[in-house]
Amino acid sequence: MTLPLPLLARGKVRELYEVDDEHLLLVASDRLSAYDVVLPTPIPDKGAVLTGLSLWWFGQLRDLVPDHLVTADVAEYPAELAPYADALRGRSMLCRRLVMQPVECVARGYLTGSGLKDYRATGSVCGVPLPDGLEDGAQLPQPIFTPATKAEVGAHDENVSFEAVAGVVGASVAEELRRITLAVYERGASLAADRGILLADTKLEFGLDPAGVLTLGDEVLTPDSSRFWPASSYEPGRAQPSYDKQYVRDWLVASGWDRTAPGPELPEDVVEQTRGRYVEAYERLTGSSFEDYLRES
Ligand code: PZK
Repeated sequence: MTLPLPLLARGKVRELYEVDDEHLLLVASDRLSAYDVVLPTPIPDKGAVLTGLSLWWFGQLRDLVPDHLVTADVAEYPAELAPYADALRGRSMLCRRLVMQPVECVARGYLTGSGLKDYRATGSVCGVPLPDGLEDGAQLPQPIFTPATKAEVGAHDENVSFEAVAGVVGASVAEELRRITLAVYERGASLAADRGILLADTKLEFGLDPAGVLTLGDEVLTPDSSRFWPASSYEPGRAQPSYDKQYVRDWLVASGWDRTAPGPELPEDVVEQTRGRYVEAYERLTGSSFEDYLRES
């Protein structure tokens, strides 16, 4: 999708366009990345599922933190975007432009990924000491704030201490980021757990609005910004199956792919099963029909 707007940023699977001085357009594609490689085969409706989930979560979180959403109704977008309404419907959000804080705000309730790696090396994650003997997938005694700084393109974000964040944004903003991130995680994890989904961790991005108010940006509590695990198969001591990507990962491993770009095309059944998992995550979490979301957007 290419719009007649300046492209501000391009992530692996989404784009951010400049609309005017105050507004941006966040567009989620159907691309999927696995083992850090964007696959050539799209997952139909993935961008709409992630956008629909973000929109729903913004509503669930509104009493905790203001967010950057202006509207996802393409009829309310600036007139210059009218020719692209069909391409943008359901998978884009018009947002307020913020001054982003240069820190990835991560909360973890379970230990895996880079948190597990750091724990095994140091016994701590981002300076937070943890009990001995935790295994992959272990639930933490309480959720922890594990911020990271954005790495150069291609590299992974670097976990940093709370003190390092305070050094960059100041102690009071750092404390606010930690407090809000943990509150969002706890709301998300509690709601997801009620619906049979474990929220292992999540990454949030915040910015300051023109009045200096700390505001939640980006996408929130989606399978691309979070680890969702099916509660039914949770078993600490091994890598947990991913709610959304497990079919893809299993197929990629069995294919013998060496994890270098470009990845292989996915077979139709893997695409369909994976689409089904995204739709199921949307419907389980929101309690609403994804078909309805598409029809109403
Ligand atoms: C902003 N990103 C990350 C997201 C990408 C990159 N409301 C905002 N105001 C100013 N900047 C941002 C946002 C938001 N959201 C977010 N980078 C800048 C990002 C999506 C696609 F390529």
